[in-house]
Amino acid sequence: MPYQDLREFIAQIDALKALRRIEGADAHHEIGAITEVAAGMAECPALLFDRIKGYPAGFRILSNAVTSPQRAALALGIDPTLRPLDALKAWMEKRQMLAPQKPVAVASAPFMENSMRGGDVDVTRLPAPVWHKQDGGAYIGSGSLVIMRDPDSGWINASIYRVQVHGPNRVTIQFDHGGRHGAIIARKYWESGKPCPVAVVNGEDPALFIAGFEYLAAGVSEYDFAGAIKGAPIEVYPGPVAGLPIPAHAEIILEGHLLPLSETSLMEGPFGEFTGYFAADKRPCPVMEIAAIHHRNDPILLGSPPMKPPRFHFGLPFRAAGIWSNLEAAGVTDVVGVWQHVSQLMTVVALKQRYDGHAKRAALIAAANSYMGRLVVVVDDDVDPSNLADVMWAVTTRCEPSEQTDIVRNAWSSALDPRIPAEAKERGVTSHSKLIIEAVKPFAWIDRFPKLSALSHDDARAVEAKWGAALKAGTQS
Ligand SMILES: Cc1cc2nc3c(=O)[nH]c(=O)nc-3n(C[C@H](O)[C@H](O)[C@H](O)COP(=O)(O)O)c2cc1C
Ligand SMILES: [Mn+2]
Repeated sequence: MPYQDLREFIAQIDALKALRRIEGADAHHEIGAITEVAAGMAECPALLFDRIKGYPAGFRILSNAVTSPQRAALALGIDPTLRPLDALKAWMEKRQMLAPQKPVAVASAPFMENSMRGGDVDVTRLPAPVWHKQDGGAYIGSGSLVIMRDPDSGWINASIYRVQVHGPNRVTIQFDHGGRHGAIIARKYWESGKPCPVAVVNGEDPALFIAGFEYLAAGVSEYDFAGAIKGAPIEVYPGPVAGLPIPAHAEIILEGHLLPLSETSLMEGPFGEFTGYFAADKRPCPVMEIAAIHHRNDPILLGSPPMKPPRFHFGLPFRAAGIWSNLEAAGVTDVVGVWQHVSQLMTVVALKQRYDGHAKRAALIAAANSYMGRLVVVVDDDVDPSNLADVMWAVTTRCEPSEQTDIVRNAWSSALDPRIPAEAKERGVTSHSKLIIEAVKPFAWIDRFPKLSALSHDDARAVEAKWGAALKAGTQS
């Protein structure tokens, strides 16, 4: 920070030696496969693909942009050398204090360097990956923003919804459910008999990417939130087709209209999901008719395909920061950490127990806010919630299952849940049950619980500080 655009962010991650440049890969499966293998590596490097097979040199795709804790912190303007849990805490605190920054209009935009209009529009001239082998098609939007204006209030919504390519001037935009802000806004236009003006913004900077993923209230613009993250307003330029404000430094813009779903639809998907499955089938989706495409010279697409856990779009579990805030807002004291494992599907709360029932109180709030997560674990403050081995040690040594587990039924999941049977989904079921594990010392005899044999975290860090160099390979003569 501050980075102005995706290019400056790429330069920053390159300086951290976290970027790999890859030439000659095929957008058909191969870029996705390389992205998945890299995401499974310990350092999880960011990848910049160039000379993509069949496309001009310079048309690039960036993947795994913010998939490490270090790069996720960097994108948020948080010290990238912090330990992941400390970085998440810093983000949770920063997020609570963010001052929204309204975007500012500028007189020119690099994305106007190249334009295709009317009959010249051909989105297939840009490389759009088929990320997973069984995907139903190529996706130009996997980490792209969809921009719409609320017809009543003028509020600009800018969130991430996937965008599949169907032809030179046709893409679909997929809303997971009717409560998505984009779905609500589109319906307002359609109900008054009009197509909905829309822009797809590709190659946005990572603050916009993160803002597009956040749950913000209706009426709140993701642009204001991204400006708050950066501490400087997002510069916008009006798209010539519909006048929607577009981040001026974004890379590739599609402008057009989303046609009423009752009149026009195309079968969308399937698309490999973040759970690691194809749980939702092909389904009819609204179609965007593209009136113009603009792009910077040598444009960069920001791609973020869902992958099998633990690989995830973000190297820090941002939704856990939201739960942490919710716990504090609800008056639950002494929370020392919240983390999510398995790509958000498991939530862990660490706290210093002050009274009997404290752990369950936290667990129920965390469970209520764990989207699609079947497993909620509460641990004591001497357990690192971001360390799965530490958490499982607590589960296996502090939890008596007959006394310290509960199941909450009919709780928040979605149609993407691979374990909801197809017949139930057909009946409209999108809920599941959640297992709560209190992996904490029972409060009634907490002082008599066996003492720990391991070093405390503080003692271990002191040893690392004093003896760490001697313990590293290659330091002995
Ligand atoms: C990489 C990525 C892809 C996503 N794809 C979709 C999608 O295709 N459809 C969808 O409804 N939500 C998708 N989401 C989730 C939404 O972006 C997210 O829930 C957002 O808060 C919704 O914003 P809204 O409240 O303005 O509708 C995706 C998120 C990420 C990070
Ligand atoms: Mn929104």
